[in-house]
Amino acid sequence: MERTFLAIKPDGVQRGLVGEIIRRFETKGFTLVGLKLLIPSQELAEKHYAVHKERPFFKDLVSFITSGPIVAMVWEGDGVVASARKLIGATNPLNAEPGTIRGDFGINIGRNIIHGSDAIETAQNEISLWFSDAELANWEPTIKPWLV
Ligand code: 3AN
Repeated sequence: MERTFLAIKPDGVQRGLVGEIIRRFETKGFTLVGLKLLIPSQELAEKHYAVHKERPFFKDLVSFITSGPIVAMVWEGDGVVASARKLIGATNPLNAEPGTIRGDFGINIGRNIIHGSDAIETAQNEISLWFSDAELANWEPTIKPWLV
């Protein structure tokens, strides 16, 4: 079953959006299989954002994501990687459609509330970076026949 890694960034936590964001993925019909709140270490943040190492905003990105607690999550479901990106909205919240998380709650590209893996392979790498196997629950909601 397809899985994706999502992280509510420090701005989303500080602004009290954790419940609202989790609700959106739950009511869409995806299954939560991993969840923890943590302040990421510098090393973890640098690994997570390694692809952006050469970008001018890399230092800010790492210092922001390590600045306070984040909510790291793994969600499961058919097509969850691409669908979660749609629910999240465009990288720049000013361009994100209303109805998306960034479109509804953000205005600043450096404070865009939530991270979501951009492809299935990235998701697999990010999940194993942020979670151990023991931290992930393998389960299926019994309501599933009503969803699919
Ligand atoms: P997304 O999070 O939508 O996948 P990426 O992967 O292009 O976007 O960028 C990763 C993160 O880097 C974004 N979530 C955003 O916080 C930050 N970022 C991207 N572009 C910029 C920029 N031009 N200035 C500042 N921060 C940026």
